[in-house]
Amino acid sequence: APTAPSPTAAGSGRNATERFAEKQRSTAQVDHARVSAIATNAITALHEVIREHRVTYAEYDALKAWLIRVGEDGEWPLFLDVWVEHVVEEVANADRKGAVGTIEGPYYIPGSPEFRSEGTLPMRDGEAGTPFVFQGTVTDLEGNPLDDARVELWHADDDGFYSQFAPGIPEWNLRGTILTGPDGRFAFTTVKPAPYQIPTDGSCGALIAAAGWHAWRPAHLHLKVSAPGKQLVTTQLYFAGGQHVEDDVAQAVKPELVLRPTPAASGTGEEVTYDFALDPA
Ligand code: MBD
Ligand code: FE
Repeated sequence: APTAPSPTAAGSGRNATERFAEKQRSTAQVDHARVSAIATNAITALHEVIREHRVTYAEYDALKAWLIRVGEDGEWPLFLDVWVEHVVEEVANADRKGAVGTIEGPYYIPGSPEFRSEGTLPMRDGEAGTPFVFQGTVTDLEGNPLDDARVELWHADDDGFYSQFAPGIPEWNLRGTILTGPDGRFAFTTVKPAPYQIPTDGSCGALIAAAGWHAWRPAHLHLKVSAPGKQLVTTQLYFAGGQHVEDDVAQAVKPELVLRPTPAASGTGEEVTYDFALDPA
């Protein structure tokens, strides 16, 4: 199996920070009243924490040093997506009727290689991991198949590393897009990902170690599914019985998102069918 050089927290963090800056356009118009209300509440909540725990100057200075280091490591995208994004997603998708969403995380890249109806994700010769077919149908809320739906899939490799964020992995490894035909069907051939560990050598890892938490997300597939006239859903899928499905550090697992793959009809690896119903735009 191929071996890649070990990623560093600062390496992954720098890439994630750069990708985020590229996607983030100029700031939207500022609603001063809303900024004031939210910022005041956030700052006041922090004051209450300081009072409740009688935070010392030593702890205040440790916080200051840590916050500076999060920026130096480029780990703001990682920190926010692990410990904050799940609540933003909960609020954003509260009224969705169709496919259940969850957080995007820091490692999405738009523009992955496209296939019609079925495809094998780009992967290395001898790519490690259990061969895996992930298939299904994209429909509207009434169950009618959607033509020209886009199913974007990206996931970590068998070492838990993402292409374009860890060194030595080909650019589009384990990233691809399927465009459906009139039957709404898609079928990806890939390998199962491994659980993901928050880098232990960076600021987020330092927080986890200092608090005595664990650093793990369960193995997961990331998806963005969309179609003309429909709402795009960003989600993840997990594997029943997998490590940390019950205690994801990013709190992004929901019962509807847990897959139960079966042995593949082909005789090698596993397969699973999962359908996406899209809400109207
Ligand atoms: C991941 O792979 C991820 O999906 C999230 C949400 C945070 C960190 C790493
Ligand atoms: Fe991920």
